Amino acid sequence: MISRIDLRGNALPEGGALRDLLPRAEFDVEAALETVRPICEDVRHRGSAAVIDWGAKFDGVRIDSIRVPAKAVTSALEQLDPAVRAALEESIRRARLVHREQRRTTRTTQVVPGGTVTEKWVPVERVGLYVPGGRSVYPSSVVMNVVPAQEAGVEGIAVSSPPQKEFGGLPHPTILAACALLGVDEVYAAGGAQAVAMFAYGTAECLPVNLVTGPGNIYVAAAKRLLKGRIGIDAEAGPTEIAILADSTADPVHVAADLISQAEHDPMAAAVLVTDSAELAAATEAELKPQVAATKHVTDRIEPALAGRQSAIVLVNDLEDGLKVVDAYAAEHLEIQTADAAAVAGRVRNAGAIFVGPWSPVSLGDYCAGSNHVLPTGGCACHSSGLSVQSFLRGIHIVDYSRDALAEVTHHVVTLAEAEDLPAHGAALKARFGWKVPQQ
Ligand code: HSO
Ligand code: ZN
Repeated sequence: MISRIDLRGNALPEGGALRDLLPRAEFDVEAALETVRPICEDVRHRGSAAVIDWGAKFDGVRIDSIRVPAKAVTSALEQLDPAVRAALEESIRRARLVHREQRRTTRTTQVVPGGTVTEKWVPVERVGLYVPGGRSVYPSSVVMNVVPAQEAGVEGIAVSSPPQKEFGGLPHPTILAACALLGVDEVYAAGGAQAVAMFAYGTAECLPVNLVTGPGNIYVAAAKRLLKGRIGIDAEAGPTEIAILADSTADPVHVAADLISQAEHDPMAAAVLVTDSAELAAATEAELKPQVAATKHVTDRIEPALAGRQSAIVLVNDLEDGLKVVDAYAAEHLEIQTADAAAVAGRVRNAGAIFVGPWSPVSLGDYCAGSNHVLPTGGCACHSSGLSVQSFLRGIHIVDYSRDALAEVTHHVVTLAEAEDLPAHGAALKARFGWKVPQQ
């Protein structure tokens, strides 16, 4: 059901060569660009009417208006199962605790007497948060997008999620209820590339936004790539991934359950176990069979995800090699199930989020740890982080020098400007001092 990659014996190759030995899902965003280009162009020219037409085609339901009435948002909350409401409230409370700490404070550095640089953090004015529909209806993702935006101080927050046929063309009611719980009342029934284009270009109903965040399918990722620049984006989210670095102390029942938990998302989801213990590898394989058989999305998602070339059990010589492997892989989610897991976790460089020890499974982080679950996939964790308050802020430098402070440094600026053959740069300073370089 899951393949093996045996890296024992020889020394591991370095860097890129090691990464090439490791499994990864194909996620060819480039190929989807041609599909989304006409959709985005159509939305640009025809606005909401185009969003409605593409929704009718892809989501199978024709709606009258893309804006969800405020009444529908509040009544979704009124009808929400109280247990789901309580769980969402706890998820929101914990996420707020963590994200509030991420707020940035304005800092002023006195570079020289009379010369300061202040960095002020300004929230993006208006953001569009995309929440998928279809196979994945995740109210938890509403929480993970909205909370950091709110804690950053963003004033304009719009949420979009595909219209659902069975709910009369509204987004899924639990998504609407999550919006209501978070105090977001600007919600659109739009999905896929047309939703990203609606946010980027604006329509009669929806003002354009500055930044679009949130996960989605390959068409959402392609539209983000196409429209990046006009809008800011968080990341092009690919299929979800779990890597587990485990030794002989790990419990194969937990390891198998956690691999299956993320395989449940998507037939393209990746589940990778990296271990120096052949016994754990065998016990996990044995454990996968009954656990998979006992769960729900077996043939449509879990079996293809585990059997796919993106998933594997990777055998390594020792934990040192295991660390090299997980760093090369740069998983979206990395669990450390080893003796002294905290110390091992402290040595990991590349991961979207790290889950330490037997009592911190990825599913906890998906819902209620307080951490964010919108994380870099596809190896992007080697250069990017997950969604945070920082994603919604811009740091602006404010430069404030006095006459004396400028005079003191002018000769250096003039020298560097001449070294770059840009004499007018130096002249801009000299003009302030009678076209001369002030004396030191
Ligand atoms: N594991 C997914 C997030 C999610 N899980 C939502 C359950 N619902 C990507 O981090
Ligand atoms: Zn998940």
